[in-house]
Amino acid sequence: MISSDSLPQVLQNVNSATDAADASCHAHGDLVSCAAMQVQSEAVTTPAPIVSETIPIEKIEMRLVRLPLNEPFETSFGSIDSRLIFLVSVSSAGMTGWGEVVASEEPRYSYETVGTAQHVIRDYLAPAMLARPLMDLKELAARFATFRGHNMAKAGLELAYMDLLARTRGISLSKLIGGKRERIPVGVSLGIQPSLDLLLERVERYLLLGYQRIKLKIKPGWDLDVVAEVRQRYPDILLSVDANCAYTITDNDCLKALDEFGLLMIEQPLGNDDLIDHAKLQSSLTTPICLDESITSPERAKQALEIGSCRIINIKIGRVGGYSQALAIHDLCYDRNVPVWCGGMLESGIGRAHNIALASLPGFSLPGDISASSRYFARDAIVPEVTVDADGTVKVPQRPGLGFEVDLDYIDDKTTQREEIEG
Ligand code: OSB
Ligand code: MG
Repeated sequence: MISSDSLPQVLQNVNSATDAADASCHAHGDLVSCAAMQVQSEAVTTPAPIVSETIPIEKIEMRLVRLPLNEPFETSFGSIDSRLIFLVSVSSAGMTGWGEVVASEEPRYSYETVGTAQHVIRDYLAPAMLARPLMDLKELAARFATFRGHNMAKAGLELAYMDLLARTRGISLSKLIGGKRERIPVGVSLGIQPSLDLLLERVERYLLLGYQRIKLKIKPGWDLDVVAEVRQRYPDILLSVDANCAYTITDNDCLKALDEFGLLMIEQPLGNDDLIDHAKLQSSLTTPICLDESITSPERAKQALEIGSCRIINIKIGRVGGYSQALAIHDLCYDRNVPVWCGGMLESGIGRAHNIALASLPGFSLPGDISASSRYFARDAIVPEVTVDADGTVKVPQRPGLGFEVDLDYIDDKTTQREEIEG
């Protein structure tokens, strides 16, 4: 069994890491203006960069690209063997910014689908974005806020806008949002496998590659025995589980039994929009609950923390509606010393590059679901592909924008649908 003090140690590290982070910047509680301040203060020592205040977006492009997965990915809501990648790009003055809409083909993880996101972008969000030049992220978020829901659609455009903004200013996305880390710790999320032996082989593989945390997908019937076996073989690793809403509060005994395994966290055991049963469950567990699906906005995050639904939050830019909301959730968790980490949606390298930038913020103290390109695809949509170093970290690129080249030849080759929207 894992030693009982290893979890608090991890969380202590979390707290000291966050304490040590840049307090002056953080005091503003707004990482967007914080990043802007950083740009301004640099202008004192270097010649003032010529930065136009507003960006007129001239064109928005949506495209679908099907990428086969190296191996099927199974969760409590089903199995997929390829990913229909939804890319969006926005152009202004000869520059292009790239984003990714992380919605799935079917409404299982959330109600959004590739189809709903195409509709909402085409008919509502793109016209709002193209209507007149944009001052900043806040203004874009305010325009989008007049439409309810559809966070992944909104996020795709916010990502593309922020990449464009960073490229226009000649700085990295990480720098634009006030990122501090040069390297980010990463883990891997392992789907439900056809057999325990196959799972153990994968755990071994990713530990040898250096991944700092193993997350096991669980569901009723693929839970206690599986976790017991992995924990017995690897008593000291950071181990977590993710149920993707597969349990109800009546499964309390089974979930309580997980306490025995010294898990770093139990991710989203109960309903996708539940906070109350999670709070009841959390009060009976020693293992921290981490919420994923339930946290769809900064307001929901605040409510969850106030009523004790979780002790850790997984931030996915798509699920929460873009950088504007992800930064706000980061901020409020940072203020309360609540650890956050960056979740993944089996993105292409374009979405992953944004995740890397986000995870460079000081509050992202736990390893993210940001694995190497080769963990997902034979060939990724960016060059170079994302790699994980032997110490289980990914380097945060410092080049302008995403910091990776978009592999347009490959993307063009794999594009199944393309649509342009002009202002
Ligand atoms: O719940 O975190 C999840 C993938 C698709 C949808 C939901 C989830 C996941 C993962 C994979 O766990 C994370 C990754 O991109 O590696
Ligand atoms: Mg999850």
